[in-house]
Amino acid sequence: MYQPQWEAMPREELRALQARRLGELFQRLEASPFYRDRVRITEAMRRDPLAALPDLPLTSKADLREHYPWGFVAVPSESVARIHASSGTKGKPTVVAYTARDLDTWSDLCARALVAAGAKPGHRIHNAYGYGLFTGGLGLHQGIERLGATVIPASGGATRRQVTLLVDLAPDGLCCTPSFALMLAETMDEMGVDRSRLSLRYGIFGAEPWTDAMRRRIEARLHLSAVDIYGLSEVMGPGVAVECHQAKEGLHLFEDHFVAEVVDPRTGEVLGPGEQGELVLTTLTKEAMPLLRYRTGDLVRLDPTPCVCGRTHSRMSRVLGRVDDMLIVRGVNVFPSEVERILLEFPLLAPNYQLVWEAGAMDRLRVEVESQMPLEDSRDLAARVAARIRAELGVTLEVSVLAPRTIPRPEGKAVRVVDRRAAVAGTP
Ligand code: DLL
Repeated sequence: MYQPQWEAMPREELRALQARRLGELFQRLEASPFYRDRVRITEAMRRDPLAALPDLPLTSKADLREHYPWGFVAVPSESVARIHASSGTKGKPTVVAYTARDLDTWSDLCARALVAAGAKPGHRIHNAYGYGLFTGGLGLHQGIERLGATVIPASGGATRRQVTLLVDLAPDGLCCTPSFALMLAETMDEMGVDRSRLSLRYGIFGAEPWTDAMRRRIEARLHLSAVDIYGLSEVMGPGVAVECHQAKEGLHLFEDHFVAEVVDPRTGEVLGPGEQGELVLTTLTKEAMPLLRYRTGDLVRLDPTPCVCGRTHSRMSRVLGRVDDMLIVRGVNVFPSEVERILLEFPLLAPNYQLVWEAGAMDRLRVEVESQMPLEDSRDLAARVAARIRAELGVTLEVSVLAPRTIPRPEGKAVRVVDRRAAVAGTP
C-alpha cells in the first residue's frame, strides 16, 4: 500500500474521519457561489454530519453546466493552480479547478492506485492516457512521479511509435484505456512484435466501461495483470477508486477523501450495501471545487466487507452501466457491458464492437462486431451470437460479424453506441 495509515484504517476510525471532514466541508461550501444559497448549516448537520447527508440536495451535471465555468469554485481565482475539463461531447465541457493542495492529494491518490496495481518506486511506467484538459494523462503522470517511478509520458495516438517505445524502453507498467490496450496488442501483431520481448507486468486501465471478459483478453494478449481504475473529472479525475491486484474483485473507493452513496436513480432514495444504483460522491477534502452529493450517472454496487489485500475502504463493483446509456429495446433494458460479456464468450470474435441504432418501422438495435480473423461466411456465427443474446438478455438483436479492423478506433474513449437513425432520416 502507498499510504497504509489511510488505506487500511479501521472502519470505525474511517467513519469518524469522514464525519469530521464532512463537517469541515459544510463550512467550506459557504464560499461556493452555487452552494452558498442552497445549503444552510443546521444543528443536525453540526451534530452528526454523516447522518444528515442523505437529506441534503443532490448535485447534477446539469448544475455544473448551468454554472459554467466558475459557479462552483470556492476559492479566490489566484488560488486555482490548474484547470481540467470533462471529455463530454454534449454541449459545453465541464470545467474543474484545483488548488495546489488538491493537486497534491490527487497525486497521492494516483500513487495509491498505481501501487494497488503492482507498481513500485523505481519502476518504469508508460502512460498512454491523453495529456491536456482530459484528467487521465496528467493525473496518472503526477501519481507516477509521486511514487518515485519513471514516467514515460506517451499520451494517446501514434500507436506504432508507442509499440516501439514499449519494446525499447521496457516499462514495467502501462496506463491507458482498455480499448487502447487492445489496439496496442493489434498493432504489435501487425508489426510482428514477439510478446516475449515485452517487459510489462501490470496495466491500469479505465476511463471507459469494460468487462472481466475484456480483462482476460487484454491479459492474454499483453502478458500482464490488468486492474480497473475509476474516476471522473468533476470529482477529481482518475484515482477515485481502483482494484487491488491481489483480489481484482471490486474497486477500493478512497473513502478518506470521498463519501460514496448509492441511490435509486429515479427517486434519489439511498440504497443499502450490495444494492445496485447510481453512485453519488461527496468530496471531503477538495478545496477549489468541493461537490456535495454529486450524481455520477454510473451504476454500481458497494461492498464494505474486508478484502484480502488489507485495505478497508469499501469496494465498488465495476461500472455496470450508465444511467443515461441504458438502451431500451422494445421495452427491454440493455446495457452495452452485458452485450460485451456475451460477445467475448465467442473466441472467434474480437473485442471491437458497436451497438448501432437504425431507423425502421420500429427502432432497431444492431450489434456490429469484428471477427478475430477473416471468415468466408460469418452468417452462422452471427446467428449463434444472436441466439445467445436472446437467451441471456431476453431481447432479439440483429448481429453482423464484420471483417477484422473495420470498426473505427477513436483516440480517446471507445464509442460503443452509435445512432444512425438521424443520418437516415436526414438523407433525401
Ligand atoms: O475518465 C477519468 C479517468 C481517467 C478515469 C483515466 C480512469 C482513468 P471523465 O472523462 O470525466 O474522467 O469521465 C468520467 O468515465 O463517470 C464513467 O462513466 C467513465 N469511467 C471512468 N472510469 C471508468 C471505469 C475520466 N474504470 C466517466 N469503468 C465516469 C467504467 C469509467 N467507466
